[in-house]
Amino acid sequence: MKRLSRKLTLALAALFWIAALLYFILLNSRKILPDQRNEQPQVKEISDAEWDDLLEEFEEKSYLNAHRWKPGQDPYSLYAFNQRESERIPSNRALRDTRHYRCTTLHYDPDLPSTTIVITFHNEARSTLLRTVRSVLNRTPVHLIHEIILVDDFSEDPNDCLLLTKLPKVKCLRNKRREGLIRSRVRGAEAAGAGILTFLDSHCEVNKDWLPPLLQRVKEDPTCVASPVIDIINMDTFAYVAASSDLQGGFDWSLHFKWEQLSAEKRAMRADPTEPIKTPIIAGGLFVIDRSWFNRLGKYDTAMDIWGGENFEISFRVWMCGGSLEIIPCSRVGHVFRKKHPYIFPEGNANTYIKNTRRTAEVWMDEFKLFYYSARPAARGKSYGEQELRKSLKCKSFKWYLDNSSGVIRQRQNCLESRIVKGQDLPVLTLAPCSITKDVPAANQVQNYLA
Ligand SMILES: [Mn+2]
Repeated sequence: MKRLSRKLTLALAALFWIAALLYFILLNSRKILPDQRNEQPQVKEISDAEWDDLLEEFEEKSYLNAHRWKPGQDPYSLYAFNQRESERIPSNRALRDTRHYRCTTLHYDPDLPSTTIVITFHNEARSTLLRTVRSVLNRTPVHLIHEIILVDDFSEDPNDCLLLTKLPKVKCLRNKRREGLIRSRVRGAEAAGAGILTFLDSHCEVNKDWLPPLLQRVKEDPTCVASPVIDIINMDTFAYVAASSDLQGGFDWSLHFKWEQLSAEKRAMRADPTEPIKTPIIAGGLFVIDRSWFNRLGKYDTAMDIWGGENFEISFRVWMCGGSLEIIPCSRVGHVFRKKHPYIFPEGNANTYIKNTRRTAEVWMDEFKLFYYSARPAARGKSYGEQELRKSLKCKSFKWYLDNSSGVIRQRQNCLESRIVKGQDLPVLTLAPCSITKDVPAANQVQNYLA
């Protein structure tokens, strides 16, 4: 018996040692794990059920109630759109799928890269800001959203932004003073963790499958900047209305953006309505861009203030420095279009717009800046920026841009005439009625750039 129990004790001791050894081996291998995790992006994603729970947990009512419209108030006074109506509409309302039916048959790569969505705002209505974020969370495949970065440009209530970080993937950055759209976007872009940036306005609603077609295009060609078709959210009723997908961006010489019908020629060439549309300029609020390409281009012109003009600057920059701009018809995002700005420009609306557009004209438009000054004489005498960046990027001329970005520039019904005057280096430019006879342009008019 004694022998047996001794054998048993020995066996148990041996077993104990083996167990202890195994325990230490396991412990050590666990210690390595966190490092490995750092090297590789986490693959595990939130399940649909967990995702729904996270969305449900957000206390939407108390978020909205804090700044609700009160009976007797003018519902337009704070935001220049109907605040009462916006609050009446649920944050997760159903939208009509406004795409061409052929879009639903398209397939996108299963391994599309994820994106950081940057949304900047200043005193945005909570209802529209929340609907922007929720529409993104509801209508985007989870794995394609790396994060949503809200950049609060010094709004009165920091909680407008901070409370939204309870929603999954949402982060909030707050400026210490008013910086304007451009510097806020750059701040968001610099904090982004994904290789692709998606800029959105703060009063939008994304529609079904809005993101994959944009990511697909930028993945295929990282120098391509992709925009959705921008549907209209009515500022009075908040009805979601489909916009025409036969439009491209355009502008006049005073650098005012406008939508232009595609030319008959361009429309005839479009056999497939799902094909991207090259555009000389983007509206500026919503687009997807490869982050390295954005950085290589020098991001935005951060000397620009508040709002306006930045869409010209980035559009000229992209085209002239080797990229292109496209509208992707199978991506639809609604936007509340307003008649005026709800916020104050510290230096005045017109002054800021002139300062920003003059910087654009001086840096990018070469001799064509004379057209700009002729259309906007008040811009003379304003300060503007350096041209260093453009030189270092070795970008093409503005003439090349006009010839190759498939755009037209219209100045109402007038053409710009250039006359060579003896003793002057630059031609003298004047606006005059177009003297076109049967497609034969008058020799002294800059005919190519008119409708
Ligand atoms: Mn907007």
